[in-house]
This record gives sequence, structure tokens and C-alpha cells, in this order.
Amino acid sequence: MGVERIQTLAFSNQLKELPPQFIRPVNERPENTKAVEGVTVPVISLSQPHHHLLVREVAEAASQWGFFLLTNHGISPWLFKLLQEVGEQFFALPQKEKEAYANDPSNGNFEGYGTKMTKNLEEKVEWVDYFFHIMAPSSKVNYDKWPKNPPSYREVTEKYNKEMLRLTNEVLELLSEGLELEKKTLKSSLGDEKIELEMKINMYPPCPQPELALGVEPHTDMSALTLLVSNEVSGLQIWKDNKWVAVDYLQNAIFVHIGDQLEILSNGKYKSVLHRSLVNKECKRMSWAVFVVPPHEVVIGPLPPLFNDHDPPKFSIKTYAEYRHCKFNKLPQ
Ligand SMILES: O=C(O)CCC(=O)C(=O)O
Repeated sequence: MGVERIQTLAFSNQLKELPPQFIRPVNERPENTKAVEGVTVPVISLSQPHHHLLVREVAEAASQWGFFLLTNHGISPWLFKLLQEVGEQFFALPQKEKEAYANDPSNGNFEGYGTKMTKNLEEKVEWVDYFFHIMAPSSKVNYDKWPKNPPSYREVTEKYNKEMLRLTNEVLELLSEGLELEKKTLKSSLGDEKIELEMKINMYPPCPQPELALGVEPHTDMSALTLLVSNEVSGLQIWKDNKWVAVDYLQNAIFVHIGDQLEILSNGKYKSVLHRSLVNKECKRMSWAVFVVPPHEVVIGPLPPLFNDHDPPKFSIKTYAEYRHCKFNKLPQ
């Protein structure tokens, strides 16, 4: 039997109530875990002329929030528009055409069109379909897994990939300097030119009872960094000081999440941000997350300059493949 897609379910005429597998336990429901209002998340402009101030802003945001919005990053608004158009066009294709790209994570085939079926302890599922594929390095890319329709998908995504590689370098340099390390340290610890970029397009259709459901449940990313943009519909929330904080949409800004691998390398000086996404009754939300990850064989542990007898290593050392295995299977790290 095929996987039931959220998009199909959402647009089937009679859906007035949320099917039970999407209704979160009472203590997880958005209606009972409302985000605090009026909190301003850090917004950092890459055109800040004083380099030392830029380094400080990035380091403070990464250590206090594990999250910031990046503006004046040099990516053309036109490219965001094209990226969003090709993603929307893919999800608007007839279901049969999308199913030709269906992935199968249970058999290790992560790339392609998917709906998360791995259930959590409460056997609840998320209100989201997605498309996932590797974008870099070119030696790891399998274009057969990328959408062939719309025909410009590949050209647009390759352009975006170039920009993501440039930004990854720039942000990793700033984060290295923020730890008083040589600029190239974090990048080289993550595999240098072998660093992988993964694209995940999330499609959250309108949901009949958004107060009871979650688009993506609370998690930290196992990546080093995640660089995310969304359409104009807000929905991302981040965990700060024991509360959910809603992140408002900011046009052309990139949402930067610190992930687990940077928390480990920095020995906890940078925080991997816990986040979730909510869904919407009227509007479809889409987001484009680029995960910056080390290749599987790279060994990640706290960097020696960042621990000593008084501040011992807080994390174990393991390959990214081992880390990923433990995280997927909810095993202790
Ligand atoms: O859509 C979002 O804003 C968050 C997506 C996310 O956290 C994920 O795909 O892991």
C-alpha cells in the first residue's frame, strides 16, 4: 500500500477534523504550549562594516539562542523567488508524477519525495510532506533523484547551492573567530570541501485544526548548521529560556540554526537550537532547509582548544555516521 500524503489528505473535500494520528498529546498541542509574544530574535546584517562587531554578534546569537536571522547576505531576492517557484511547481504536480520520486527511508533511500512515517513514542505523525536531496559536493549528487519537472528545477537549485556554499564558508569563519579559533578551523573540522549540503523542501498544507497538530515536532538538527528560508507564512518557533518563541517571517532573511555538530565541536559554547513548526488553517506554508553536514566518516568531538581540566569535554567523540545512527534510533549519544 502506498504512503498517504498529507497534501492529498488536506485537499480531500470532506476533511473537517484532524484524523487521530495527527492529534498531539495534550501537553504538546500548540493551544497548550503557546509561544511568548513580543520577543525579538537576533537579526544580523552581514554588511556590518566593523568585523569584530559582526563576529561578536554572531557568537552571542549562537551561544545564547543557537539561532539568528541573516540579512544583507548577498543573495538576490530574485533567486529566492525562483527557488520558491520551482518548489511550489513540483508540489503542484499530479500526485502520480510526484510518487515517481517516492523515497523509502526504512530501506536507507532518504532522497526523494516523502512523508515522515517513523512514529514517535506516542505514534503521532507530522503534518508535512517533503522533498529531500543532496546538493553538494557534486561527487555525491544524484540528479536522477532531483525533480525533472519543472524543467528549471536543476538550474535554479544549482545556483542556490553556490550561494549556500559561499554563505556556509562565511558563517563558519565568523563562528570560528567567535571561539577565538583560526578562521578555517570549523570548516576543516567538518570535512572542508567534502562538507555536504542537503536540501529539504517542506510543504505544510492547510490544516483543519492547527491548534492540535504540529508541522515538525520539537527537535534539534543533527547538522552543523541549517540555513532556512520560507514562504511568507510564519510557523517556526524556537525554544529559549524555557519558552517557545515565534519567529516572524522576514522577507529575504535567512534563518540560521546552529545544529548538534557545532554544539559538539564548540564543547557546548554554541547551542543547538530546539525548534518546531506550526501549521495554519488557511494558508499553505513551505520552507527550504539546507542542512550543512560533515561526510559520514568525519570524526566529531569537542575541539581541544575549547576544553581543559576546569572545563572538561561535554560530548563523546564519534563519526558523523555513528552520531546519525544514534539520533535516528533515539539511542544515547
Ligand atoms: O519549516 C520550518 O520552519 C522548520 C523545518 C525543520 O525544522 C526541519 O525540516 O527539520
